[in-house]
Amino acid sequence: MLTALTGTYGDRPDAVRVAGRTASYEELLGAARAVAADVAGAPAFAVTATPTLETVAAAVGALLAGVPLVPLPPDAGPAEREHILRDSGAELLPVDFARRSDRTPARAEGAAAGPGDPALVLYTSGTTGPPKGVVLSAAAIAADLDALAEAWQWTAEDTLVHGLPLFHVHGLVLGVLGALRTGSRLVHTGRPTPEAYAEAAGSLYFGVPTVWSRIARAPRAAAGLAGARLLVSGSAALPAPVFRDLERLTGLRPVERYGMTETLITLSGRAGGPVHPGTVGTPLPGIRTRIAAEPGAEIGELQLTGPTLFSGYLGRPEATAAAYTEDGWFRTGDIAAVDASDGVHRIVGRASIDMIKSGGYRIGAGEIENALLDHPKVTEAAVVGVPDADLGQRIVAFVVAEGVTGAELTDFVASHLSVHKRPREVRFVPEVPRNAMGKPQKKLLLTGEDSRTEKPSGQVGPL
Ligand code: MLC
Ligand code: AMP
Repeated sequence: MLTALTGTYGDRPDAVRVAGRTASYEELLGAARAVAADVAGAPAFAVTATPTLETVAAAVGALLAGVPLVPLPPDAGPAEREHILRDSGAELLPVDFARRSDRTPARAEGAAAGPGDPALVLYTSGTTGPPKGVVLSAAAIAADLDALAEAWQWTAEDTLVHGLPLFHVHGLVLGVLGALRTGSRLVHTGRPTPEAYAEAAGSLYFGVPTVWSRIARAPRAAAGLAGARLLVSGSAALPAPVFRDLERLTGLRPVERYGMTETLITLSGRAGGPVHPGTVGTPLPGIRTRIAAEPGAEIGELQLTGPTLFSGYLGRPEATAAAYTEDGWFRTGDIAAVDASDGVHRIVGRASIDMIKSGGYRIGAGEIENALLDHPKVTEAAVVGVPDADLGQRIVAFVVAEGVTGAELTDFVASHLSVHKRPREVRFVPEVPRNAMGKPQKKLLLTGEDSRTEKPSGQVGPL
């Protein structure tokens, strides 16, 4: 990455554009060195991960100093911020892009990161409890980005465009570190609107399905993407009608790839290769997959091994161990099938109803339920994801409560956790149906509603 920053393209004035501000690699390196000097020797540091040059400088500074970065969602409320800062032990660092240093600090050089050392700690939801810190090493990130560069023929000739949040794998690892490692120009649009994507005139575009479906509904903007080389979708299933609309409007067949915070991107279609709607391609170099299916069944849990996997959940050895099978394969919790003829994978659904994907964000039902139960008027809460044409799934909260409105509860979650974790709908019920063990029977709450998510090729999920 440093070679790309300071080598051939060091003085490209618009190497990195974020929400309208541009910087050359040399300017970025100067700001990153100043960050590295500030954090050298710390166990970790956090930044409020707004879509800005400051966040990009923080990510590069973390790598220079060998100190892991904890990117905080900028819309996180006090409960979520406190949890992340307390759990990670990271101190919040203000970053000023105008502050530059012309050399990597000696202390940071002395402590230079080994490739296996942690580079990022990304907080992500499980089915229950607060988010866990996923520790990612520089080596895992490098292995993933090199595999993706090969799969997508991604080079310094590209201009990558996206407008994704900079506190998750998609926007930060692929969308920032990927651009820097390949040396491609980066345009972060600030917000991922169809118009901003069209204006950026890139060669390579990243989006979550919600972004692609909004572009497919904006034909004029979509036509502006026709000059691109490759459109890539990920973080949730791309509906087949959106795939077809994009192909009709841009002349390009979008490539879908699959990944998780814990594994980085592991499966993808290839640039120039066959692309079928509803499929996520084949394993990237170095990745092995298997389907843990019942005898005679073709679908089952997708399990993985490879060099891109995380180092563990921060401070949670038991949760880390539970994420693996006895023979050392990572359990994704996703249900998949593999085409025996060409090895192409399809993601069919999620094993757990409590893991929701809304707008490409992974949201654990338990975390939202706990937040709702913190409200003094709420006595019971059960949260589910229901199919949504725009968001893939939308969060619906079933609550037992008196003397409070749905809007008040939505605001309560938005302000305590993150805005993007707020329920889009609150339904008041007299009770939450439970089984003999007291476990909520969420499927009963959805009776009368099609609780299945339409998947690209007609399968259903979550199972
Ligand atoms: C509404 N708003 C409220 C509110 N109700 N604010 C506070 N309280 C309330 N009650 C306001 C917000 O402030 C914001 O205002 C506006 O509503 C929009 O909110 P939103 O929820 O952010 O918008 P939405 O349209 O739903 O977002 C769609 C989206 C977003 C696609 C832009 O979902 C998104 O960025 N998704 C990307 C997720 C992602 O990157 N996932 C990758 C995970 S990694 P204002 O003023 O700000 O407009 C991964 C691995 C892999 O999965 O494989 O990639
Ligand atoms: P996260 O940890 O936020 O990265 O979310 C990971 C989850 O996103 C995976 O376990 C899948 O459920 C989902 N996901 C990512 N990419 C895809 C895809 N292309 N198709 C379907 N689901 C996906």
